[in-house]
Amino acid sequence: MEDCVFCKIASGEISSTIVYQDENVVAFKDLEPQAPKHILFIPRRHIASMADMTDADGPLLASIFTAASKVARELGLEQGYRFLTNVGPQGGQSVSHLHFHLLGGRQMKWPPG
Ligand code: IU
Repeated sequence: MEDCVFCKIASGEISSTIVYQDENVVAFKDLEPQAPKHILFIPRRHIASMADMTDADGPLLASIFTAASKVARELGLEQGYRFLTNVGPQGGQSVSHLHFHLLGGRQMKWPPG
């Protein structure tokens, strides 16, 4: 998508610190980390949010979760971590390209804000 920042990160047009990538998934460091470890996982293909996923996106979702599990292991997050996606304005989504936050390295709280 032309004006999507995360599409540009996925294509390399905008630079980022990439920690994982394969043909369908890219993971990079969040610019404003909310925890000692904060990585974003995105599909290369533009999907606006989880609300726009279809049955056909099942394998993609599996790839994202598998990648996150691998990166979490590599980051030494054996004590645990949080993995989430915000959906829509009320869900706190500010970038309209599906992304999952991997947060770790500190004690997470519940409920989130
Ligand atoms: P949200 O779930 O849509 O609120 O998360 C968007 C995240 O994208 C947020 O944590 C930003 O710090 C992050 N981010 C980024 O890492 N690089 C960017 O160029 C932009 C946002 I725009």
